[in-house]
Amino acid sequence: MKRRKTWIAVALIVGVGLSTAIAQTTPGPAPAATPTAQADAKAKEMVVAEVRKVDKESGKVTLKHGEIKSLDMPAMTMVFRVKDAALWNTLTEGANVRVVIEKAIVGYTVTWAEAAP
Ligand SMILES: [Cu+2]
Repeated sequence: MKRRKTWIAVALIVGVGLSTAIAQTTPGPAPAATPTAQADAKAKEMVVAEVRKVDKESGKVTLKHGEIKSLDMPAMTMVFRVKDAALWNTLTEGANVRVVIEKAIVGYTVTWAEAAP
């Protein structure tokens, strides 16, 4: 009897595993259109900043930024990594910008930048 219960348990586990695998491979509804970087950025906190220094070679920018509530960071001047080389078009020395800053494994990264209105 004990042996039989064990087999039922094994059968149940295999059954659950199979149905999970099937659920994962069954095509669901088509994914929504890939959001543009801009739409993506709008869902995140935009921070006003002034570009103090640009170091394209090391991929870093010094920003004097306003408070970043989502990162619990007060206004200050600090160095950020820049995610994408295209951002250098906006991150020019002296420019007033609005940026999205995200926490990286080490430090913080500017993932979006646009000219401040
Ligand atoms: Cu800061």
